[in-house]
Amino acid sequence: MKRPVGVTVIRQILDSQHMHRQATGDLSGLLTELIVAGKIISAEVNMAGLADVIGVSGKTNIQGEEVQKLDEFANNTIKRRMARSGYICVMTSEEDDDIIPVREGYEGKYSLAFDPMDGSSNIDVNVSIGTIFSIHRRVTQSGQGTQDDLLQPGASLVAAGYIIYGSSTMLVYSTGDGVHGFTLDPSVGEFFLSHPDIRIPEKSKYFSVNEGNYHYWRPEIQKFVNYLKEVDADSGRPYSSRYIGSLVADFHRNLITGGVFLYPSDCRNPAKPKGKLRLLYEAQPLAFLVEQAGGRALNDNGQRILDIQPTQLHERVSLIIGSKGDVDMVEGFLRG
Ligand code: AHM
Ligand code: MG
Repeated sequence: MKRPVGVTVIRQILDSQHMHRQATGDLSGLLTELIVAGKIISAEVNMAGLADVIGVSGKTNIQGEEVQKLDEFANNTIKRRMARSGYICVMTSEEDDDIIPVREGYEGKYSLAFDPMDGSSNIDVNVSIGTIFSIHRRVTQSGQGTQDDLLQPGASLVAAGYIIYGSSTMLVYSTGDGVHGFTLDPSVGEFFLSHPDIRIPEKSKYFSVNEGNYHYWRPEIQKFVNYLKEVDADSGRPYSSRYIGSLVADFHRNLITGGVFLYPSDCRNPAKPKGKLRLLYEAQPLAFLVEQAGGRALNDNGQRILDIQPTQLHERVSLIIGSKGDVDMVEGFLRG
């Protein structure tokens, strides 16, 4: 159903719930809880620069509570809200080494992986940051969830999305029927549909990569980036370079304007040959979104991200993601 701009996110979630006859409302409830967490984090992000100004930096804030780092705050907010939501059975977060159990008696039928504050090295310099999440149906039968509920390929995701804290706060998510973007109106505390049914442009003129790592990439990736910088008006080259260093922000820009983002594997550190980004709560959810929007996502062996079977919670993966035409081109270089 094509919905008009201005519809609230809750309306949209309930409408899609009603379109699925067998839906129990649990996924709607889960997304609603995550959205509340996102609004709380958004309010805190907006205050971040004021901590010093209002004289409460250090140990306590104006309510006498301990001031937390923003990434800790985001992590704790999501964990606390979700642990007794009743919708999930287990969680994993970039900030926690082990799986995060839910409160006993509140075990639900989904599992949740999240990066509470992606791009957190940018917090102090006022660059856009974000929360990324992905949701699977549990595979264990009942009770507390286990790692098995989290270590599932992206192809079986039920929903995924992110909240970007930028010049405005936006929620972008998919439950498998396209990608929809909502902008927070802070005056009423509500997300309104601003970007219905987002489609990533098929071909772009932008690439996003940390070129400082050029000498550590595999040769196929070096050749691809060299190719994009050559002058050839007929094929729209050279491409322009756009790199923020905040995955959510780089991805969001490319989703709207078209573009290809690369975080290739890096031969510098043999212990981390797969690149920097994490499979479960960075690559998988964004790959799910990009495919829903008509784009593609691969690792730098040419494997579809959504087909990778994770074996560890904090597994890393190389990532090539964006406009279909551009990712097709990278694939051509990977195949020689
Ligand atoms: P983080 O989750 O600790 O913030 O790290 C992930 C971030 C991504 O947001 C971004 O794409 C990448 O690290 C940037 O890495 P680099 O500084 O190596 O370019
Ligand atoms: Mg991250």
